[in-house]
Amino acid sequence: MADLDGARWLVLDLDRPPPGGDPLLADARAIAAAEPRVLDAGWACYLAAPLRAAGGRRAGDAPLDLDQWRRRPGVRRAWIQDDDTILAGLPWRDGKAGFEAGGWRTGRDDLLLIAGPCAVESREQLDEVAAGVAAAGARWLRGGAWKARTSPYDFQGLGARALELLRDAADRHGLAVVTEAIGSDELRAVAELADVVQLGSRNAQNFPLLRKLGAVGKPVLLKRGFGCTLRELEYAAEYVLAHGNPRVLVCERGIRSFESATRFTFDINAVPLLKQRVHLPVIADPAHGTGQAALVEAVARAAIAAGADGLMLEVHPDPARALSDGRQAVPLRDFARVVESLRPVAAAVGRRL
Ligand SMILES: [Mn+2]
Repeated sequence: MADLDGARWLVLDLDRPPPGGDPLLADARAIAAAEPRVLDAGWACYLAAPLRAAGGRRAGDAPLDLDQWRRRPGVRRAWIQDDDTILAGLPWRDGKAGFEAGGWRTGRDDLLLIAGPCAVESREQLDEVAAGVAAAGARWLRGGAWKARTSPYDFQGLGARALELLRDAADRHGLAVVTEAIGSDELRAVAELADVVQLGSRNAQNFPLLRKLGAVGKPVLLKRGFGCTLRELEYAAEYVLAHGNPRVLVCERGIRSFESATRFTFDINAVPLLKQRVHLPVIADPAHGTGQAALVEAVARAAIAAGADGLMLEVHPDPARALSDGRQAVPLRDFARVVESLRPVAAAVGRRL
C-alpha cells in the first residue's frame, strides 16, 4: 500500500485525444511550464487523459484554484484526490461509457454469470459443462488451462491444449472464454485465444504481470489476493488501468482468516465497499470464497443482494472425480436449479440474471 504522506493529487481529465509521441507528458510539461506557481506551491500535478497517465507528486497543501485549471484548453474536468486510485476511482468514471467484455456490457442491470470447471480436464468434460451452463444462462466459460497449485504434485493443467478446448467449447455454445494467465509466458497464449484474461489470487501483486496486463488488449478479471486488503486490490486494478488497459473487472474470492471451518472466508463487505470506491464491475466467486459446494448457493445469493455485478461459479459433471477443487464445484445437474434460485434475489435488487 502506498504511503500517502499527506500528498494529494490534482487530477486533470483531458478531453483532447493525445496527438502522438508521448503527448500526455508533453501536455503535462506544457501546462506545468505555464503554471509554475502550482509546482512551486508544492502541489502534486497528475495529468491524465483517457487510457494514459503521467505525472509526479509532492506533498503539500497550499490552496489551489481548481477553476483556473478547469478553464484551461483541453481540460474537461479537474479535481483533487487523496488516494492513488485515480483511474479506478469513482470520480474518473463520471460521464464515461462503460465497456464491453466478452459480449457483456458493464454498467447495466444484467448480471454476468461465469461458470465452468476449476480446470479443463478433457474435451468431453468441458463440452458437457459448456452445454449445461450455457443452457442455464451463463455467458462466460471459465476453466483453468495452467493451474497454480499449492503442491507441485497436484494436477497442473493441460496447458495450451486446454486453451484450444476452451475456445472450441465456448464457440460451439455461444460463450466467451475467461482463463488465467499464471505467468508472462502463458499470458501471450491466453491473450490470443481467450476473450478475457484472468489474474489469479496468487498473482494479485505480481507487478510485472500487472503491467503486462495493461498492454494485453483484452479485458482483465483481477482476483483479490487471499492475503490482500481491498486497497491492495484497488491498486492492482490501478496498475492495469495506468498501463493502458481500461477494461478491468475485480473479483472478491475470499480471504484467509482464523476460521478453519471453510477454505477461505468470503468477504461480503468487499462487494459494497468496492462498489463505493471503484467504478469497475465487481464479480463474486463464492466457490473459492467458501470451498464448499453446499455453501455456494447461499453466498452467491448474498453477493447479489450486496450489489455484485456478476458471479463466478465452479461447475463439474462429477465433482467427486474432479482433478482440482471438486469440493467446491456445483454438480452440473444442479446448476440450472441454483441459477433459478438466484433470480428472485437479483430481481429484488433490480438486476436481471
Ligand atoms: Mn478453482
